[in-house]
Amino acid sequence: MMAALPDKDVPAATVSQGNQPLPYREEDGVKVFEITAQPVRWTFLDGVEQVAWTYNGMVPGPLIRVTEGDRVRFIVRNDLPDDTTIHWHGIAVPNAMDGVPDVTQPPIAPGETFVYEFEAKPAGTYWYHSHVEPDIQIGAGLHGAFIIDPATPEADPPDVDQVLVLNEWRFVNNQTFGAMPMGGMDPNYFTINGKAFPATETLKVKVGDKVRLRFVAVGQFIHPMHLHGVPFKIVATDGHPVPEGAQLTKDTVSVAPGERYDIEFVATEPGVWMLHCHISHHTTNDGEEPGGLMMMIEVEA
Ligand SMILES: [Cu+2]
Repeated sequence: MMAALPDKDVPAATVSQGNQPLPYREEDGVKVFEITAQPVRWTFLDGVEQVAWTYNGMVPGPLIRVTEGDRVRFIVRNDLPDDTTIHWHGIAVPNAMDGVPDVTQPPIAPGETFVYEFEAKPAGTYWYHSHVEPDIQIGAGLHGAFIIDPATPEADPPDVDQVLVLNEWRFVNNQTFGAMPMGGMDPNYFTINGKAFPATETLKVKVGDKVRLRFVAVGQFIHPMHLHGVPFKIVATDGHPVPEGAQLTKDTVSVAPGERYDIEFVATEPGVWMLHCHISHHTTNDGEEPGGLMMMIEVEA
């Protein structure tokens, strides 16, 4: 059995929602972001507050959103009790910026800082995550979404554009362990944007809205995400647009570890529609239904 994450003197998170836009400053035409890897106690749902290893104290880490061609710099500080790095999953970075410890850089030791800099490309839905002990660190919270908008704005942008980060957790006796597909280490909590149902956000949209959902599976399990009410089209896979004639119309899309799927639909039917993983174990909280990977989409007439 792997050890639990250390829980001594870990402060409570000071924010309650993850995936918040990461602010930046401009220096000589470069967008400069600051990221600190740090442990916090995160509230996954009422009564379930557990240690997570986070970027900037939130689960998932802050949303990075820039435009294709932007020069971006990330000043990454490690306040974890363990080495770490950041890998920019799917983004075309120079080799030295790829974040693989002992291959492209030395790991960032506790208390140290490393600076990543590259041109943001190509446009699409990407993510960033630790590449040190990934079986523990990524699932424990060291992950976030990274959206690169096209340099030429979209002709018909969606009315609602939402990132949905899917992850699994293993909490036993108030301690956080790595959740992984091996004997005895199965997850018992499942989250969308760092919250387990009923704490997941309800997405509010209006009849006629074009809705884009960007799924990012950051853990080690596949999640067949099923939308009630209307079918959707898969418009991008792993950040790359799907040509219109090749877009599948589906009601369930399986998002495997590391993958991104951007789906779109027009909300034509008023009501409260469920979006959930179709592996029923994944819609439980420590064995109790309902929970986990479920959320509501409220379509207003
Ligand atoms: Cu699932």
